[in-house]
Amino acid sequence: MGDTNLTAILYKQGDLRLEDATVKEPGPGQVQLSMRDVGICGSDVHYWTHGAIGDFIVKAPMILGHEASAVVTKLGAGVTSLKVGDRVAIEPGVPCKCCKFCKKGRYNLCPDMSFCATPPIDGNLSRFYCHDADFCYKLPDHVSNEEGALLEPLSVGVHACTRAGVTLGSRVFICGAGPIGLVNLLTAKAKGAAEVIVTDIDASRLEFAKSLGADHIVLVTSRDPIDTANKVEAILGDKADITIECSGAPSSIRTAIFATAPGGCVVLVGLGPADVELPIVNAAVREVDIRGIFRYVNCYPTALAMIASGKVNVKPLVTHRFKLEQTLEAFEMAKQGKGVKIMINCEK
Ligand code: NAD
Ligand code: 572
Ligand code: ZN
Repeated sequence: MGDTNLTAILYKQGDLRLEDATVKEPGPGQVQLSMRDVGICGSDVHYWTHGAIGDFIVKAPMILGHEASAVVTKLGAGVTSLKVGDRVAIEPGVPCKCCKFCKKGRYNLCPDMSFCATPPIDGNLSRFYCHDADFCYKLPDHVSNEEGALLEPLSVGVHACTRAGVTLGSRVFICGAGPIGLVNLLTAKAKGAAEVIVTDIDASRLEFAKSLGADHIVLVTSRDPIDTANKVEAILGDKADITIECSGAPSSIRTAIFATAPGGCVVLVGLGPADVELPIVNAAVREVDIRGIFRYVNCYPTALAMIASGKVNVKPLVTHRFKLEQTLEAFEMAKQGKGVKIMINCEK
């Protein structure tokens, strides 16, 4: 293609193009990166197919990609934490570092967050990309570039399981066996959950969850949330201590509440319709806490330690691999819901 910086640019809904873009120089505190592996996230596919997620609308061409690893090629002024040649995982959201949320360590809630591939901020599905050095994490030699890219979804699992209070002996119910349900499964098991039960409407996704270590799987066949909650309770012998909802389907969120024990916690990870009718009084009178999560905060170091120590094996999540030149094929496959994690390799 004769390119120097082949880049996957979403011009508008349904219009994803590979083009040669300019190679940028790193600003102060930034590094220039030669991209390695970039995973396709459901949000990348959604921006491509729908042109928007909620209020985030693609109004100008935007580079996709936010689950990424890379090699440092240049240091911007003042960077001392990394050197040229370091392999890194990229935490895609860079907050303002000054607001009250940043100052109290909850930088994921920063209103001025710049998050890759969330309009109007460009992502990193390209050959070269610049990012703040303090949001790049050096990978040990034995952690692969694909594992580095998978730190991103794994961090969602780390944050959700932390907010849920998963601990030794927890009995955990995970709704939805997509990539996000699966990273929650892996994290919950690594944190010592005694039993993890997973639901989905897709039998092949449940088989995948089983192969990753789910203790029980339940195929959701009824739209009645109490039916499914009863099945979960029958298998566990009791209601779950913790439920992590990773589908966003309204009926599944209702199931999550009914299936959680008094005094337990439901964490909402999946984001579907903005307004959902819930059995909120049922949750209130049984002191079932309902918590949300917004991406992750301070989770990359933990996710990296989990992988580097061998406590978590994310490698089986990668089911398909493409080169950057094959981006459109990769997105077509992702749109069809085939496989679990589709990885794009950006090396020439
Ligand atoms: P996905 O679409 O691949 O997975 C969702 C799974 O839920 C699918 O396997 C689907 O078959 C299953 N499902 C659908 N209806 C169901 C039902 N009634 N009961 C049980 N399972 C059902 O998506 P993903 O990439 O795994 O992401 C999951 C959700 O997490 C999405 O809504 C995404 O937007 C959200 N997400 C939220 C955050 C956050 O910060 N809160 C971060 C990342 C992803
Ligand atoms: O990896 C981060 C991520 N976050 C997702 C989805 C996929 N991947 N979220 C769901 C959509 N929201 S949002 O608030 N938004 C578009 C900014 O609706 C962010 C979190
Ligand atoms: Zn994502």
